[in-house]
Amino acid sequence: ETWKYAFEEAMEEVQGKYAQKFKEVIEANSDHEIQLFPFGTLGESADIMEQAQAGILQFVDQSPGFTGSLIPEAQVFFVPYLLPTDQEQLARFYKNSKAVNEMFPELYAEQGLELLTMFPEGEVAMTTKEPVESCADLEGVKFRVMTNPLLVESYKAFGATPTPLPWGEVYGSLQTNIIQGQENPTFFLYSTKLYEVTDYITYAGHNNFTTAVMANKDFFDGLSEEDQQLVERAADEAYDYIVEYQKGLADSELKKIQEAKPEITVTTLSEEQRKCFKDAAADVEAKFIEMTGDSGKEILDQLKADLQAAAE
Ligand code: 6CS
Repeated sequence: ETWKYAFEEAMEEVQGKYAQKFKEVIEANSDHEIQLFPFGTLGESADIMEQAQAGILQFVDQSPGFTGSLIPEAQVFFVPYLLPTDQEQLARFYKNSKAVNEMFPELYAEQGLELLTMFPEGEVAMTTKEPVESCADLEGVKFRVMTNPLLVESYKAFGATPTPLPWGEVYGSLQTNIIQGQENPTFFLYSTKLYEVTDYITYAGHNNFTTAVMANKDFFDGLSEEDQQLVERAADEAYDYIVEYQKGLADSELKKIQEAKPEITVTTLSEEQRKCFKDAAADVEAKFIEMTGDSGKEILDQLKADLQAAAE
């Protein structure tokens, strides 16, 4: 049988590397084949999600940045400064978290999805056309965010004018000045050449990019127990692989950006400069609870406990 798996990035980007490892494990241990569909081959992120829910695709990688519009609780990943930037702590967190591995699967199941894994893709940096040294510098800046309401609230609280857009429109909108800023992990700034259309890269430590891999639930439920176990094993092995693959990646890709564009300005904000971003976090957290009620609060509390456990 051939299984179709679509993701939001190119073949040689992080989601693509994960997908290739997943395919390798499945194909080495069964007669099944996996056909991979990188970004652009089947549409935008929202399109591949619809196809996975409809069962046209068996697997999909969609980050909570987009799933947040479907599953409001998934927006929890956009409460600023909730996630640490330490990649080892993050790796332990996603692997062992009760919120990620027990609570979220129930919410995804309600949308016809079997959540297989969530994994980190690195600290996000803001890239802009003008320097950002405090929230005040974001005033009047049309800042592109992924399409979920909490991320809009977050950039509003930072003082910017948030503009939700699908990924395919970001480069062109920066080029034509429809937007003047966006955020993404370092490897992606290099691979998609976003540095060509922005001049400042700013690290405020406010978030880590999270993504999620899932199967169509009816498809998964219909598999033999052996195949279900193989799918879970492939997801686990690909998880360990992608954590290892990303060690040192942000540093090496930042160097490549600086080589390609020596005039780019890279700034890591000081504690003092971060203050207004950190102050905004409490408001965004309150908005999250407003949007999601008890269910969101439960997930947020569990997630905090899981992060604490992963810190030790
Ligand atoms: O900003 C985005 O929309 C994209 N960023 C990453 C790192 N992966 C996929 C997503 O579509």
